[in-house]
Amino acid sequence: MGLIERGALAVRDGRIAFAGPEAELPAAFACAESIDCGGRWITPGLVDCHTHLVYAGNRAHEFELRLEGASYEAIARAGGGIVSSVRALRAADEATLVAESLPRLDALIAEGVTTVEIKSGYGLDTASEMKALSAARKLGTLRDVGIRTTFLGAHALPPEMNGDKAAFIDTIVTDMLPAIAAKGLADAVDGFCEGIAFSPQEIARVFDAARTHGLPVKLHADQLSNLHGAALAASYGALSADHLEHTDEAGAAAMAKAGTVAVILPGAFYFIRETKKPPIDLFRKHGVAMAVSTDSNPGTSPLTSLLLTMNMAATLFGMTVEECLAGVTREAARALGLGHEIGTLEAGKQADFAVWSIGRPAELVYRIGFNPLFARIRGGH
Ligand code: DI6
Ligand code: FE
Repeated sequence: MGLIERGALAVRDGRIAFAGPEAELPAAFACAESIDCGGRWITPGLVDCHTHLVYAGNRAHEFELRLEGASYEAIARAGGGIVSSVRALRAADEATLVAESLPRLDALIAEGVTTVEIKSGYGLDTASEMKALSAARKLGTLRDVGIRTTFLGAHALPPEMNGDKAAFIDTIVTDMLPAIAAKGLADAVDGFCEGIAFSPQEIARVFDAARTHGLPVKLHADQLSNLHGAALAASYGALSADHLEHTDEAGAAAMAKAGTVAVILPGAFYFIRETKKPPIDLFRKHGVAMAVSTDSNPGTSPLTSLLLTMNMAATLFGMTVEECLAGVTREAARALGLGHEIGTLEAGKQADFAVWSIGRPAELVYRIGFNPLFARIRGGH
């Protein structure tokens, strides 16, 4: 973990100017304003690199149906699922979306999160997707937090397409993506590659279009079945492939070769009572970097605690404390293409960090439902 005991951190103009043992702090900082953290631990500001935070309403009723025995896929096929969140988002104006999403963002921030990725995908027409992305950007002006937006047009087939997936992909490629790229509303492009969503061939068309707009890609891959989404993402040099419960060894090897980060999402696994675990051992064996994220969304992971997410990654998947902590900092930053800017405490990076009232780093992963945050600093503030 690169732990430094009796450490010091110096900040100038919103950037880390020094990070290391206090004994090595350059004399130039002697006259700077100094804050004694009282022996607490400092980590990089946490990064939640996979969320669907902007949505309207919730799906508590579907949760009740699932408790009565209905499956996530059965609810989706019966017109519930993602499509019910699409109806709600289309009916909400941007201000309502912002107001409903802000408490979720605040819950993340309260646990030391300084950067959040937010996906669209509940609009599924050009105007509604743009409304969602613009609501996400707006959240970043209301709070001191970094927001990265991802266009997830290929999330589900909207009802007005009458089952015509090819025509919907046409719309994404010729209408939605150009409009979103022209307004600079997305930092990346994502898709849902799954039997209940889109095939690898359909996703490839979206990725080809993303490439022409110069946007990096990510993929919801191999969550419910193995359509070789991880390998597909890797073949496009994706920043990340996410979920990955059903990924095989060839997929893991391809990700390692491409430098594609594996984003592990235990919240969805837990909430839909999935039994197939992501192949953590294969990711370790092949040296695939692993991030950990909430997947905060109304259908499969109504989770807004990155601390609890780390506990789930450790308890459910056997990830180590070091893997969990790197997964919400260094590797999460890389999954957003921001590894050069945030995610570690190094001179030159943005001064985003969290100060914790804990005796050892493992406490951040070990506790369930307890928040030891002492202070959160973003850009030096
Ligand atoms: N995979 C998920 O787990 C979420 N989206 C996706 O592509 C589910 C989103 C939802 O059910 O609303
Ligand atoms: Fe997701």
